[in-house]
Amino acid sequence: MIMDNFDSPFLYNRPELDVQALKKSIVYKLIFSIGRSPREASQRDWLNATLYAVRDLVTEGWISTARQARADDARRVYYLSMEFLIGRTLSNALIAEDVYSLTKEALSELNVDLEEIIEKEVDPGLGNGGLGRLAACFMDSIATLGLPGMGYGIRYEYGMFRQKIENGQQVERPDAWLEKGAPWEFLRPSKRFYVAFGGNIHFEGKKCIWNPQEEVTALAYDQMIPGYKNDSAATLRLWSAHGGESFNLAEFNRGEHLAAVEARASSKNLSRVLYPDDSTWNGRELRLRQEYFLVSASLQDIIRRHKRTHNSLENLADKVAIHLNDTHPALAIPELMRVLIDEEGFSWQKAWDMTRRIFSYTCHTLMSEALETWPVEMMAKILPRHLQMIFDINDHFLEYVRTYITTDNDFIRRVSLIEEGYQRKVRMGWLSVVGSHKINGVAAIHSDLMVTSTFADFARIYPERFTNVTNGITPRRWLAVANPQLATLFDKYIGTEWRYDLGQIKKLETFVHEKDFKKAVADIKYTNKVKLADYVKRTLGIELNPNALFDVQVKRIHEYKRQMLNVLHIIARYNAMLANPEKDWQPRVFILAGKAASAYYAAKQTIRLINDVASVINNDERLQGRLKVVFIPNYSVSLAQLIIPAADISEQISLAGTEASGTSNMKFALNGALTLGTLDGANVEILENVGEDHIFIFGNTVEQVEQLRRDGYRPFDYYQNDVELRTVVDQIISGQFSPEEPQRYLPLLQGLQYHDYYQAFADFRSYVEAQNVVDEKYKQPDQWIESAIQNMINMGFFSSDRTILDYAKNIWKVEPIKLK
Ligand code: 26V
Repeated sequence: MIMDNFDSPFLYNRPELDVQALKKSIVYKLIFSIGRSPREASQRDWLNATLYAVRDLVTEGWISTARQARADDARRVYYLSMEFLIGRTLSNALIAEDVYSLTKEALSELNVDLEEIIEKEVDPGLGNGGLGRLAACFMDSIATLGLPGMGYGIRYEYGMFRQKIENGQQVERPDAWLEKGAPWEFLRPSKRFYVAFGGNIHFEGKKCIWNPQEEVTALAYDQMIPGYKNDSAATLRLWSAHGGESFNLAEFNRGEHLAAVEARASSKNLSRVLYPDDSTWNGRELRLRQEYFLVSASLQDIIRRHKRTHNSLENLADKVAIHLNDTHPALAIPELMRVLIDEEGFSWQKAWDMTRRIFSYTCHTLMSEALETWPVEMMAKILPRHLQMIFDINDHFLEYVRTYITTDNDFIRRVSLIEEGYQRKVRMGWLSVVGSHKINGVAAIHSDLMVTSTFADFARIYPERFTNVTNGITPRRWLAVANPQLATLFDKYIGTEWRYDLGQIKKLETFVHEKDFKKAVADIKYTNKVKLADYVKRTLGIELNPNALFDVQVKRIHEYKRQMLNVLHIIARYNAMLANPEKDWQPRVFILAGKAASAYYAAKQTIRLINDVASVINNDERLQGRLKVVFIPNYSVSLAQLIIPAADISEQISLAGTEASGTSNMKFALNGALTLGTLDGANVEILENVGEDHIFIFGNTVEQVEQLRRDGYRPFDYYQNDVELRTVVDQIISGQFSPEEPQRYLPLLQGLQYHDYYQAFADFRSYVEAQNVVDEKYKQPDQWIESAIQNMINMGFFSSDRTILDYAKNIWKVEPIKLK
């Protein structure tokens, strides 16, 4: 409190920055924070020194943002997520602080190349894919809009595994991202909380008492998320598990010191590693512990902050909104109930009313196998009090259903938070719906499907709770940082406002037919393609022709995303080219990237097949370099920033009704790639925004997919009736791409022939035809570039600023901090 009076006079006031001041600051950091002289400094030392210097620029705004939010006693939102894929920080911060060219100049006077050191920064892989990257875009928008919000996550010691390709196959390597130091983060030694696990519960009258068995320490590390040119920054607080003060209470009490120390080692494991599987649900105990670790530490922190200004929790629901990024942090619901009732003495009903006002939940999937459920037995062992609380919530909820909705037993069984059966399970999705006041899907079609499929029963019980908030991406990272030349071109034509108000980009419409503008856009695309081609040459030794059409599919490898459909077409095209080599074929480069969960056989085989096909095609001289296939290893945020600006075609080819939204589709379009996609996820809204002349839509609709399923889909019929498809399938099965092991792809391909759950065969013909239309259009460069521009300028809707404003207004009810 007293410190507040001292804050401003003592703060490092951002000086009038010039090249000399910045240079001095970087050298100062190099010497005094890193302990190196300029003469012996490595590239990494310079990177870290620059990061420290730039971090200072962000810090003051960060502190004053926090102070202002406190002074305003603003209602705040807390975004709980097991994943944040924030990407590299340096270039983003330089752009946010508007010191990119200044820094470049300062460093060049020190004989250091800014672009080179930018590439040296580690890219923390604290997420699996779309869900984690979305959380990072949201933090960027929260910071830029100056909203009183904070993110909470886990500081995994090992992030998403590094993918290597050996003999065409994925090999996983640990991602020890912290080993090189994390100069951007602040350790908060005073912010430590104890998270309890296990033990047992008993009742004293009506009061439930939990005697936990072990305790783990949660230590806070803060990442500043700079707002775009607004002297403000948001906080992402990541928890690290610490064995320091952790011991097994029961054993300690029995004097078994050694065993207690052993427990300390295993509790350290809590934040050791990110679960790298976003495809199948396996109820691993460590994952359950991680989820509770995030929830417990974050709620303690939130409550501590609230009490600092309010002394009581009476008005908690007026001042706090908590958002659940998927069900992963859903234990926050019973945890808040536990704190309110057991620790704060609230009545059950009052606690429940508050809880439901506080929480909101986003569902990010339609895949039933990705829905979290925990065995009751496991939860009883790890979180006995929470299990009891969930039973109570369930009783209360089912009572409501019976009284006001229906007494139909089948319905009751379906909506129960507990799945009955051989092994009883807690349904985390159901818990999240029952404990939240708003539940949203992430694209219009997804939100519609949610209420007719996954949550149909709940939409009947609580129709007013379900809503849609279409995803978005931050134009800062995905245009300004990833495609600086294009960003500068836009600045020149329409000013810089698009950077925080992407709707402005529509102003470029005036120039759609202007020759110079079109040429500039086309030249930038070409430059980006050259840059990517250089990377591919350098890292994979494959030569790419930047005049070829770059056709790109980058995302996690999943059957529903249908990388196999892409491969089937590539082979069909290869065959067609060999059959008719004289034809004026449009040169093409197919680029794929993405990680497969390590136990996901079909996904791993798909990667191997892509690489096998690539080595046959890339070495076939009859093609005269007109067809190339590359699989770029270790897809990550930083690689996305290199690959996406170089794309001509964005492959978004999931089976209709399976991809909740997709967000790379938006990044590609913003960078002037044309979408080749199905009517799935946000593709549908991209179509609405860019217009049908500027997008290639193919494949069955959700209705047709469902019809086909009802009628009994027979992939073998498609195989038999389509010669081109049959030839391709037979080639793979017969080992044409794996002569040293002809049977290699038999199981994968038989899976398609006889099951093909994601109906790749059904969409094959329509996909091939759409690909031919793509070729025709690309042969008319003028038309193509106009369509590319139409894609860019119609992406205003897909800014995460719009998404976050929607959440802020309609779900969280928070307003921007009035920054002074
Ligand atoms: C699921 C699981 C289940 C097993 C344990 C680890 C784990 C980690 C993550 C997930 C989440 C899968 C859901 C997901 O990532 N959904 C994606 O969310 C994007 C942002 O809304 C959306 O664009 C993608 O379409 C959707 O697939």
